[in-house]
Amino acid sequence: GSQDVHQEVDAVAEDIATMETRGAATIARAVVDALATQAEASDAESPAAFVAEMRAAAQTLHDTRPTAVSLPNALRFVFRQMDGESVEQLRASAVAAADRFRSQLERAQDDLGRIGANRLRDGDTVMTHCHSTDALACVEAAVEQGKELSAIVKETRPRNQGHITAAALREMDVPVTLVVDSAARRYLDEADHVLVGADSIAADGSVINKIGTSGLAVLARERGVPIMTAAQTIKLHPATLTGHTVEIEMRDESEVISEQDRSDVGELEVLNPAFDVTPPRYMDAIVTERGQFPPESIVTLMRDMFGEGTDDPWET
Ligand code: RUB
Repeated sequence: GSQDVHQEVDAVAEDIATMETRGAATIARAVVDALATQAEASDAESPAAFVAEMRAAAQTLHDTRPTAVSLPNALRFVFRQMDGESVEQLRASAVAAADRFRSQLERAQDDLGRIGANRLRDGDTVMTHCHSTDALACVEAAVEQGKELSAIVKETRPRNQGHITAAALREMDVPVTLVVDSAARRYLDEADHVLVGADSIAADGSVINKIGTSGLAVLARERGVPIMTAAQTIKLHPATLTGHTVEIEMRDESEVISEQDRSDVGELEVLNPAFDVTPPRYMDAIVTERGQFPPESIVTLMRDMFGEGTDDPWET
């Protein structure tokens, strides 16, 4: 019944907020799955009640984390295709939209991987930051083409997503060297590429990704190492076309310092931004499923995709 569905949506939202479910593409898939569950299990008695429930679910999912635009883009995808005169029609169209979303996400990642792989040559070493399934898709496609790659993986404090990347690369038989974040410059000379993902891409070509990406990009430029972002078009942030900025999530200080250590140190402020902004001039390429773009020209793709603007269907 409705109560169980409600709890399931809440559980998905909680997993996103606590980062049990994380990464921009994975979050997008999870919210679409939750909307489909909501649609399937709803016992709403009128179309209006059904839509109201879907909106409430979307609002709960939306309010989990603010930076990855793939989340609201995924919600919009489902709402745009939800249509019908009856609860049954609405339900069927929402479930079908969720199915389409899942297959498009998968196809986009495969297509993007093949494009990104073209930038990687046999014998290359890539340096990674955080854990991005879009970035890993490029490595996987290159490996499938028979190229031998190795990786220098930054651990990515405070949450150590580098460990997830290391495990995924080992799964592909790619040799991995794990380094602390502050060792990036020391080992950049051994890297042929820096390869990162994105939570959002702004209209000016700025890349919003895990905190530390912008510093890494500046270092890569200083060492002359090319840096690319792998980001499917669901990461394009429509509101930046009209001058809005991307909100950077601030997370709890407990991720940075234990309560004990904090009280030992004495009075201090702890700041824990989860993401930062890499200006377009420090990024060599944005690789999407629609091709590779210099960051400055991503705006043409965005106008093409969001020319008619976007709405926030969950806002009532
Ligand atoms: C994850 C992160 C990833 C992007 C892209 O941050 O910054 O680089 O989300 O990932 P967090 P993907 O761990 O805080 O969610 O390519 O899988 O969408």
